[in-house]
Amino acid sequence: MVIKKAEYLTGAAFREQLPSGAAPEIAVAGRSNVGKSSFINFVTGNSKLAKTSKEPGRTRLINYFSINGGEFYLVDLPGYGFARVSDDEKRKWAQLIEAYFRAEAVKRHVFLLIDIRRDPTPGDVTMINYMYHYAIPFTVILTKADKLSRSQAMTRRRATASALKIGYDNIIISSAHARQGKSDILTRIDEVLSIDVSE
Ligand SMILES: Nc1nc2c(ncn2[C@@H]2O[C@H](COP(=O)(O)OP(=O)(O)OP(=O)(O)O)[C@@H](O)[C@H]2O)c(=O)[nH]1
Ligand SMILES: [Mg+2]
Repeated sequence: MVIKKAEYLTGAAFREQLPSGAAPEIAVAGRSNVGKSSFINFVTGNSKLAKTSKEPGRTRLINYFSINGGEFYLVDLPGYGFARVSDDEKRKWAQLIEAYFRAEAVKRHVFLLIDIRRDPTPGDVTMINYMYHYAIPFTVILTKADKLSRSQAMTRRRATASALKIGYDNIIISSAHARQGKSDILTRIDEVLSIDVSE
């Protein structure tokens, strides 16, 4: 995969605003502040595409980015697990995520981002349960690998695999700051896009 072009398409706050699924979608999910927007900028090679470093928990939109003129969409999902969020906001988050997973799409895959230094949170487990429920395949991306040594990173990868009961090959180690893991991510995007989901 070579990403030649990446552009902001739209942001959706309600089910009615979700674009009709014209292209395969790779959604980027994870707790607030895990590095979702930084990941999108890193992968697309465009540091200004998705807004980063804003106050955690503020993005309540599903933001769509069109890659290579509609070859596929990268979808920045609103983060979860931010402490200062009202029950009403949590409900809205769940409604929007469920609407997203239920909406029509050519194909859907989730990159679930987890901070490499942390164990999966209850929010991560909830997200994984959504994906099993809606039969959406996913890959775990361990972010901020620059914070650990290479051997520590491998240990964290094993710990994450056993905590989530998934295989190592479904976990990619990455760092937006150190620009690490990009070729693995682009290879995974190729694999995801090439899987035939027609019946
Ligand atoms: N050390 C390190 N910090 C990172 C990396 N990626 C992101 N960050 C930092 O983590 C913070 C949050 O990054 P964002 O990309 O805005 O995180 P997000 O998941 O989009 O956050 P929300 O939109 O609030 O859910 C920022 O201070 C980033 O600079 C990384 O690879 N290494
Ligand atoms: Mg963000």
